[in-house]
Amino acid sequence: MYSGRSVALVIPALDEEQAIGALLSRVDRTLVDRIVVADNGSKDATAQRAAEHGALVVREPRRGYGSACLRALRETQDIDLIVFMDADGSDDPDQIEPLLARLLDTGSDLVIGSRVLGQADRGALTPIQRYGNALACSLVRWFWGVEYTDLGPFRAIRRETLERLEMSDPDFGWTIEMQVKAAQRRLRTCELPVRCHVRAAGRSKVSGTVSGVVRAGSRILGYVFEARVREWLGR
Ligand SMILES: Nc1nc2c(ncn2[C@@H]2O[C@H](COP(=O)(O)OP(=O)(O)OP(=O)(O)O)[C@@H](O)[C@H]2O)c(=O)[nH]1
Ligand SMILES: [Mg+2]
Repeated sequence: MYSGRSVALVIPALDEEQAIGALLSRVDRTLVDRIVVADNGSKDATAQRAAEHGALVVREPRRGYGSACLRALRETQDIDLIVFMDADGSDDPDQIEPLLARLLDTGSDLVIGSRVLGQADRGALTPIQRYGNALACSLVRWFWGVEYTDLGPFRAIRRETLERLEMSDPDFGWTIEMQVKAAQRRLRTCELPVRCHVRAAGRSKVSGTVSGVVRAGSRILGYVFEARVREWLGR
């Protein structure tokens, strides 16, 4: 509970058995009422580790980051405030409370944890990741006039807002979709500087692999241009 509101933590996870236990043990359970870990096809003991640490584990057969988030959200229908966080230990559970405080204190609909404004450990953000984020954020500013500095996964949102956004991207377009839709609908958004660590253990699926970078990059930029074209076409 935070300020009389229920809180859920949503964590998409793929093959993160080495990181997820330590991460979950650092989550303040007086603050977070429900932890939902969405596992889509881990070949290791991610699900077991998460369950041992008190998470509700759901499985989603459709691959992809967004599919996992969508599946997890089905378990949060009764929750007021939702925080998204990665499973690899790169986000800091101590900052869940500051994210929620920023959301409520500013009366915002959505708060993005910005790794660019905050402190990223050496090597935690690759140059291509920084460049890609900056490019996507510039396009959003140019097309919709809203200032974001990052597309970081660590963020907090209100239930009503999430419902209005009708999220659908099944993959790495998930974070940009949320930000673009918030910008298009003129919602109140803000950022909070967050720390970002090098993943605690395990293998990278996105920024550390060529295929991950190409897939995420094309998905993100593709989403921005498609959203703009749809606006021009009036659909
Ligand atoms: N459920 C699910 N989770 C995924 C999928 N791909 C990645 N993830 C999770 O999404 C988060 C981000 O993936 P990472 O591999 O850490 O990507 P990254 O942060 O760009 O790369 P690192 O530098 O290795 O941290 C992690 O918690 C992954 O376990 C997927 O297809 N399904
Ligand atoms: Mg990571």
